[in-house]
Amino acid sequence: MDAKIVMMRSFPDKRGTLSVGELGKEMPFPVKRIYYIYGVPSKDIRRGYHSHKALRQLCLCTSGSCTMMLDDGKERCDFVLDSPDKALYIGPGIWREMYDFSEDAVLMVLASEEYSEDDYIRDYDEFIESKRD
Ligand code: T46
Repeated sequence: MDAKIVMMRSFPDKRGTLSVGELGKEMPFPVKRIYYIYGVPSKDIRRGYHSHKALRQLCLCTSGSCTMMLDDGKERCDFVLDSPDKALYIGPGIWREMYDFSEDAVLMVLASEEYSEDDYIRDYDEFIESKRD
């Protein structure tokens, strides 16, 4: 599966912690877009239910926690994002669902491309079909 946990470089001291991601080191692609999801009203809410054709993303919870379920058509893996220095890289062609958001969760996503609805596959059968091509 083209997905992995990336640990940001962190500098803790008595004033707190500074974490950094730099292009070519922790950041695997130049960032063209940033968005964040927060205020998810209940642990029962599930978001996502799509894959991307070309988009690469790096996701992390700057506050609180959530879980991301990834599916590449062969296997499914759950990744718990519960620390601001722990990011999840997701390559293209992976179905994702996000769930189990804590009340204080802020899921920040750094994206390799601008927003395009054409890059989404929002139907699971179509996603599985796309993996056969
Ligand atoms: C993803 C997961 C992790 C925009 O107008 N611009 C944007 O850049 C984005 C990301 C969304 N939107 C609009 C489109 C929808 O009307 O925001 C609304 C909610 O988007 P969506 O239902 O796709 O949100 P999620 O949480 O299901 O998925 C999002 C991202 O869309 C997706 O790329 O990988 O978070």
